[in-house]
Amino acid sequence: MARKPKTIITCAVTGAIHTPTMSDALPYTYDQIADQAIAAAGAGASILHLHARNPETGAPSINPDDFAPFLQRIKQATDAVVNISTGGSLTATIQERIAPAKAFSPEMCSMNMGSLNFSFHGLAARYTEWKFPWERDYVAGSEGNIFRNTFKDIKEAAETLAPHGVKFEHEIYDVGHLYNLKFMMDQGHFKAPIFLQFVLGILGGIGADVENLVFLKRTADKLFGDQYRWSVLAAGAVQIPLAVTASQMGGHVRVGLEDSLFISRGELAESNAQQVAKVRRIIEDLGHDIATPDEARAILDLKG
Ligand code: KMH
Ligand code: ZN
Repeated sequence: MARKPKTIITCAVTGAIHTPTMSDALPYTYDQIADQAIAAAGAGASILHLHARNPETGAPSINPDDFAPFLQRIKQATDAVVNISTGGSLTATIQERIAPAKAFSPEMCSMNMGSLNFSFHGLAARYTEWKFPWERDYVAGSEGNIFRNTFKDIKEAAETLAPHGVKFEHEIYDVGHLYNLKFMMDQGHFKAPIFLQFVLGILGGIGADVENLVFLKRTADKLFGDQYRWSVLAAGAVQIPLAVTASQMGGHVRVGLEDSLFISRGELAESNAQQVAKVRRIIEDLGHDIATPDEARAILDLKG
């Protein structure tokens, strides 16, 4: 039987939601982030979506100085596509958020396509003791956070990063974000082919189920025709089931401890690489080959 189109696995290594108390596997020192990213690439991730952390406390950081040490190691050890987050803080300005992408000019960076209540405060109730003092207020405080991505913010980020030739991972947390993107493409702020990351299951965004995924995909078909590529990340327990579903619908997938700390129901993942290996094994069993970094570059039309 003919093999199906290749599937790109992105691994989102640490993010800005989970905290050290929640899992010993969550990387936050420079070496932990580098080691886990390199292992994830070895397991089959061709794109590494990267946030930084304060190496002493594990708190999310958008300081370019906290990216440099692990970026250097990752670039030395792998050929994976580096994708730097521009959404690593719910309180910083857009200029502060894009500073790491400006500093390192990666092949890819995230671009969050609308404002939303963005909350993970529900996680706070699960823990009574915290490893670091900042964690409780950070998690509980997200109940009051708006993740601000106004049209002006998005335009400013797009204009500032355009000279870098970076490909955006457009984060789509709800169906309206597709219309935001279409509007901004029509205004000339983004060029086809675009890469959509459907984000399902963030409180404040669209819920994580197959019907919603089909709705997002149909809406993207209607708005962008064949001018887009797409991937799915689902937060929490449905991370791998929805990723596999996406792969069967012709999409790409994102896993990693940024999006879920688990490897199966109730069982914490040992590492990012373990999640990559699991999703890879299932997708390959179902007849898809995994894209190498250079194949991902070709599929997504990256600057290379
Ligand atoms: N944390 C994810 C839900 C970003 O880094 O810009 C979305 C994300 C955003 O990865
Ligand atoms: Zn991220």
